[in-house]
Amino acid sequence: MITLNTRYFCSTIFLYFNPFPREGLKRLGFMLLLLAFSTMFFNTVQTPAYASPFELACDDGKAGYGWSDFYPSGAAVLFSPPSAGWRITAVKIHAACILKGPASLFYIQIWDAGLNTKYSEPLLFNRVFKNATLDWYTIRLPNIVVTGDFYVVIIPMFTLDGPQLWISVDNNPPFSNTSLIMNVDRHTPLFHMNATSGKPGDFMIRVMGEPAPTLPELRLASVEFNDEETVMVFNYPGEVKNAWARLTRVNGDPVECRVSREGWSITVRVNETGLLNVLVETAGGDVVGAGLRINASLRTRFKTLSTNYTALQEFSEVLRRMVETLETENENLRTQVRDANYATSILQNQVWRLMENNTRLERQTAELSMSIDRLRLENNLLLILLSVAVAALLLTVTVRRLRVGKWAG
Ligand SMILES: [Ca+2]
Repeated sequence: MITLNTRYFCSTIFLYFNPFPREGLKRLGFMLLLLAFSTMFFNTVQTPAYASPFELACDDGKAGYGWSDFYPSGAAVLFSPPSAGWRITAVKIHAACILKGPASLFYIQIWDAGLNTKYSEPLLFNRVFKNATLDWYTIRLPNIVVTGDFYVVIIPMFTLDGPQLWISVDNNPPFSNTSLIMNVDRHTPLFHMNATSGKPGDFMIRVMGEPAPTLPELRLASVEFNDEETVMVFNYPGEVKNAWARLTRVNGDPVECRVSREGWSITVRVNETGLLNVLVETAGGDVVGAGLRINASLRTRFKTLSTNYTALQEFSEVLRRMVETLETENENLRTQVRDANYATSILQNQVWRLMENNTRLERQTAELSMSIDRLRLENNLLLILLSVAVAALLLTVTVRRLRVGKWAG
């Protein structure tokens, strides 16, 4: 912060007191002009300008001094509109501009509370300002509709040999604490001109406008890169009458971009880096904008991602082939299992049949066993009968012999 503050003060001092260190008469002339302006800034008694119901102001209308700086410094004022939706119809700047050198541009931008660009317009100095005349200048804007707090940012694009825009600063208390010097390239505050800062003040920048219904946001839907260009698709969920886009190069030069529309989609093609501002005009004539920084690191990141993606794609291909192999193996195994199941089923049938046979054989064995027992019984009976018969026979024979002996005796 110390560096930034030093830079701010140095640049201010430089711009006021030492603009042309190497040029003789020109320097003297310019110094006199600057002194004249300083006098004007400090001595001119002005009637305070009061805000109309449709004018938002943070200054009290009395200019203390003029501020300017090289790109990428810009004068920013934060506005809190009285309604959520606000239609900006014009911006008023209290300033003096020294018109000299070739025609060149300064920028007027609208940022949202998150420091995102919603609108950016390059303007020719000589179309807006009268030469070396300190006054209020009104710049009409195409009905930009914003939601919530917003910043108006004026980028003076100071050069030593071109037009020089000096924006008035009200440096008398009370302070609104809403003015900042921004790095408009990085979208970061360089210096807060708060009451507690070493150099408090309110930039004399005002907004003309009126309450408006809040409109849908214009949103980035996709970004694609190829070798030639960056292709971005924005979506606006509403009827679009017109759409356009502009890129501000890193050096501050504006470039118109190619835009095509299809339904809610707005496609923008850019082949450079810088700050892109895309705008749509709604059916009701309001303008909604979106900003996007296209930088080299984004492209580098894309290339890294693209390389990673290619590597992943290759890996994915290897995995896919592995899955295919596994699937084939799985199918083979399934076939094998099916065959094995079939074989098992056959074997099981055979086992069932064998078990049935076995049961039948067991039954037959039991029957045979019973037959054997019966036969054994019968056999025993027969043996007994035979024994009895033999005994009877022997008895008969013996009896007969005994009778024969008696007779013979
Ligand atoms: Ca004041």
